[in-house]
Amino acid sequence: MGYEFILYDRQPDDIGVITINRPKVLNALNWQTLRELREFFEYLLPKENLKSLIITGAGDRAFVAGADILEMYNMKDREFQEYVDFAHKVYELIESVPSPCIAAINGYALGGGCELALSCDIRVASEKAKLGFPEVKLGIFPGWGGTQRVTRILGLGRTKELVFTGEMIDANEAFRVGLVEKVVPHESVMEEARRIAHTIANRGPIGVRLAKIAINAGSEMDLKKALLLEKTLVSLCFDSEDRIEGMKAFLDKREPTFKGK
Ligand code: CO8
Repeated sequence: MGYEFILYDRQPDDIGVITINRPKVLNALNWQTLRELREFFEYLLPKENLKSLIITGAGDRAFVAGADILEMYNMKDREFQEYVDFAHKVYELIESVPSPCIAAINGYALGGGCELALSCDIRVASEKAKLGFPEVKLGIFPGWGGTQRVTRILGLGRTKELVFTGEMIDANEAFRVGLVEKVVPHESVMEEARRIAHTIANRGPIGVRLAKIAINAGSEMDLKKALLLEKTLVSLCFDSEDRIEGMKAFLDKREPTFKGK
């Protein structure tokens, strides 16, 4: 499938970059963009075997300014429900792929755009970025996982303030409350995302992938079950060649060469 609204670039070190490419509408997500994202994450990504993936927005102004409002306005009831359902599946897919995903937030991350960033594992924001959930201004509310993923990060009160007011916050405030992990100068956002991606790419891939499962799945369980999951998954690492290589490299005082086996 050729892509119309996303760009995919495979870079050295098994790092991929996905760019949402609708800059004229601040990279708003329409059906077709969601379909392309699903196609990429479900069918292409598993073949690419990436160690890390960066998601960003085209142009200089926006990561993603939300769902495409014009398209939503013209939807019929049933279509709207399918659209919501489809977006949920895409975001859950992004959240669960083995490669760690980094959102390089290079501007507005609003509504469905902020929800997309929250489906990623790590968020790096430009100091010019603005984040928020303006949906209540449109007579709806964040329905692509926003009310749930944000609550798990910010807690109830702050989530309600953001969601009920629809007000945007700037990158520094987003950092202060834990919505993004880093704030960097605007021109450095991709560089910082790549730096993190490269660092991850040089770590033991099995350890990173299993840690992602342990953290994501464990965060939805009670502590006892989550610890059991952790024990089980970390034992899988012990059987890997990478574990032997990583420990041997430490003892030999050299950098490890991981094979993902
Ligand atoms: N959808 C469609 N077009 C958009 C969107 C969008 N989300 N955001 C911006 N655009 C378009 C504008 O219409 C404009 O197009 P044109 O040049 O043809 O007029 C172009 O992008 C540039 O935007 P502006 O001229 O508005 O630029 P400004 O710098 O003046 O403002 C803003 C930038 C503040 C980002 C402003 O564009 C804005 O408020 N955009 C809408 C943001 C928003 O409301 N996002 C949430 C959308 S709803 C959503 O994401 C719901 C997800 C879950 C839905 C399912 C459950 C209900």
